[in-house]
Amino acid sequence: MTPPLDDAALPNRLPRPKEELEALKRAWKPTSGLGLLKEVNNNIIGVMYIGTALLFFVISGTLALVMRAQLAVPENDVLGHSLYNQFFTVHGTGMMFLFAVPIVEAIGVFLLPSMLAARDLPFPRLSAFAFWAYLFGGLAFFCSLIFEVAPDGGWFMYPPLTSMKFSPGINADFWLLGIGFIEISAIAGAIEIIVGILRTRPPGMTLDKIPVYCWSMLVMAGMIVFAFPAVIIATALLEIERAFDWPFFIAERGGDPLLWQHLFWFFGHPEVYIIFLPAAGLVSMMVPALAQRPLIGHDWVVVALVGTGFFSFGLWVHHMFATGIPPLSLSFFSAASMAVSVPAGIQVFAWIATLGKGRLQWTVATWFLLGFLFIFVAGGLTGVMVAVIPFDWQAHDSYFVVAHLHYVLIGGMVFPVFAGLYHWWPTLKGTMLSERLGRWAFWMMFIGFNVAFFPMHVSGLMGMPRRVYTYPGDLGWNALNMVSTVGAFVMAFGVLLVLIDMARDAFGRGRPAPENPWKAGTLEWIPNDDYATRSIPHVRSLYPLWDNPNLSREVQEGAHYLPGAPTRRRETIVTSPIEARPQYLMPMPGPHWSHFLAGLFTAAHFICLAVQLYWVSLVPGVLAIASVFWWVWSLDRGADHPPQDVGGGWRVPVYLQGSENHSWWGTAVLLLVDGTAFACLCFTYVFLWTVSPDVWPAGTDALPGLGWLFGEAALWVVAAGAMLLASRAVAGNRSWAMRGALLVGLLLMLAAAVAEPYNRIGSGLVASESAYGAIVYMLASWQVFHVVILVLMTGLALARSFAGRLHARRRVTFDNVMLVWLYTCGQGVVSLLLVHLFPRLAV
Ligand code: HEM
Ligand SMILES: [Cu+2]
Repeated sequence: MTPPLDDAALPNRLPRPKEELEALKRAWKPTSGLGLLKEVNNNIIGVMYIGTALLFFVISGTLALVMRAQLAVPENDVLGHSLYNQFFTVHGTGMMFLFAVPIVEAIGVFLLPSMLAARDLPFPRLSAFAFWAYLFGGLAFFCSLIFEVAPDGGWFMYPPLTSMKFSPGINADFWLLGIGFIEISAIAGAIEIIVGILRTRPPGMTLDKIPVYCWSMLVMAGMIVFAFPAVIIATALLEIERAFDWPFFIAERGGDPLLWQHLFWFFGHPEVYIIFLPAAGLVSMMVPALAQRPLIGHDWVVVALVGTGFFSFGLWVHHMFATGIPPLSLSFFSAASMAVSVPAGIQVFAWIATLGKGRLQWTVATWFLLGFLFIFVAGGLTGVMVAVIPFDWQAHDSYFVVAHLHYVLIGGMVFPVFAGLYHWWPTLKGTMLSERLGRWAFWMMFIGFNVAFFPMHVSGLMGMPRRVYTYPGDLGWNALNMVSTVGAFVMAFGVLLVLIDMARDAFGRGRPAPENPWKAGTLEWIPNDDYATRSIPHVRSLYPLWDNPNLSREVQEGAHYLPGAPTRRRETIVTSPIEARPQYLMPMPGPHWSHFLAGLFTAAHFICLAVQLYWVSLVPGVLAIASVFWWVWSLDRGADHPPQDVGGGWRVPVYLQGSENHSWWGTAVLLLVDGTAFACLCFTYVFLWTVSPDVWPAGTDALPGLGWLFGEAALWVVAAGAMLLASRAVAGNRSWAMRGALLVGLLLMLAAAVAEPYNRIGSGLVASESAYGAIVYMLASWQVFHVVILVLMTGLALARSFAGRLHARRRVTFDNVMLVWLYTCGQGVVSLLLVHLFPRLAV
């Protein structure tokens, strides 16, 4: 007989009414069969997302095995030269963009809600959309290999090799396509993760009680916001150059291939940490559970995560040591590159200290963690070596780099992810993977990995260059390469064992797991269902389950917050970002076809673009937009229920407007992404000027008169004013005044957006003639693009207004449009100042 729970101190009184649980179950009942395509619940989307990422890992890995087979003996002809190039490009791109980044986000989608004890993250349909776009786009990308039109320029696609002149086929376009998708889904995921961690934490989980994994995901998502726009702009510029011959990277007309390298590595270096930080976060959760004691140096680890995120942006130049950068800045970047090993070191010490002090449980996850520590430290050491400039010049583009990068990536993320797979598997459906098979898998992967990649350090130092499809037999590399190939296959066999183990479990052969099998202290180990936990726990410490042994039972009996579904639909509590006090009850969107169709049509649109069916691409493009309209139409329901009691004396509304609403936060994060992209365009402008000022206008004669500048700027400012008037009209429920102000504002913005390219065409500037023309028209097009988006968004707001869905007490949609609108006006003015004043001041 278990003692009754202490009633008085709990947020809700026990026992709970019987029908409460029924209502909760009914609201969260998953769809079945084909309905799976409509599903949005993170438990389901997360699993499909992780599964797809693993599939892409296996495909990319298989390509690697074929490459290793080709390299096993000298003068081999398994793969020809051109196919080898396609293989390594698809392998590298697939691993980095279609496996590594998506899987860490997928794990977040799956794991974060249960660690935060939220019913789901705030934008479930957005995650589901991101998943479908990723699945279709990824499949199309790999299929390009079957038709031998796969990209072959390496995963970093340096122009001019990838420019139209040297890559005339559609191969390079397929790379841009694959990347286009991951950009969309990575940013969607980042918005979801940031707003989720800041706003859907359980009551009481103040900033100092956030699990380390959530910190790592927050930093990672923040890095995506500031790093991905650079690669978006880079790919957009390259695609535009290829399609319309605007010379951004073509040196003869004032462009510069180095521009690509700056933009690409501004993203590419943080990319490595985008992959590594979430993995480190997983490790920081597993280590305390396995050692049965709190993480030593918790605060330092959090500081290290934030610090890494911050510093990694200063480091992109170390990928360009061999491109002739001035020596002084070289030394700076070299030192900074070494400095990032400090936070990594802090974390490694914290893990080792915790493992050493605790009573270690020897699970499969423990083995993978030890393997990770060993490999990752080795990879870190070679990393410090390549950060030394003279050494980098020596090792540059040799197999030493291939060895280093696989030590860091496989050690730093694949091993932790596999550890996590075994560790968190029981939270999936209460079964465990086989400890015995898992241990075999670990040893094969660990030994296979080292046998495969250690010799590459040696062959690299012996002069074997990377990205060669074969080599002559008399250079002394033969044995090393044969050993590497054997190791790669052993490692692959280990991965296969894990897949077999997972398949066994899927076919019902997994062992049932005890509740909380590793006796961990964090919330994801409270038994879960489709609705997440029965009630949302009040959190008082970093390891709530250790500090209150009754917590799991209290939560399961419904004694904590939101034990049922008071409005009979899917919902979760939104809390304040710092103190995590309940603010309102957010209704969550349920299963729907719209986001699935949006994903499908977005994919079709991009595929049409890649195979140069520009006109055809309009059809899926329009359908994708229509699907998004369908999707957002049912959102923003207003306060359709009275405030609800969620427990603990909290009676919260079901709707909040203004800057507290979660979707306002989502829009704000999206605008950060947008602003970073715009900053990259401004950087492009200034950078191209520094490399070839000669293509810039020499005097003011070639520029449009100042009247254009002031006239257009005035249009943007007045358009912003029209929006503010519209906002006042909404507050006063003066619908016609609002509609009028919006229409006038739109017309002003259209005029401003069109006036800029119009006056440039009038003054004889041609985009394809010089880098100057290209970037000026690019900035103008960027504004036009924003106005087109605003036409769609304003159209939605107007439609809602006519349907009676937009008024003073239901204006979240309007406020989101307003944010984008005001941002666009501001961006328009800055853009004008840059392109009209800079040439006047710089000469
Ligand atoms: C199954 C284990 C793996 C094997 C056997 C393997 C093997 C290879 C080989 C043979 C190359 C080509 C080297 C060259 O010709 O220069 C390569 C390149 C590369 N691999 Fe892997 N790899 C594996 C896993 C991974 C993983 C997990 C990642 C990332 C998460 C990754 C990322 C890369 C990258 C970025 C390149 C460079 C491609 C380029 O130069 O464009 N690999 N790998
Ligand atoms: Cu780097």
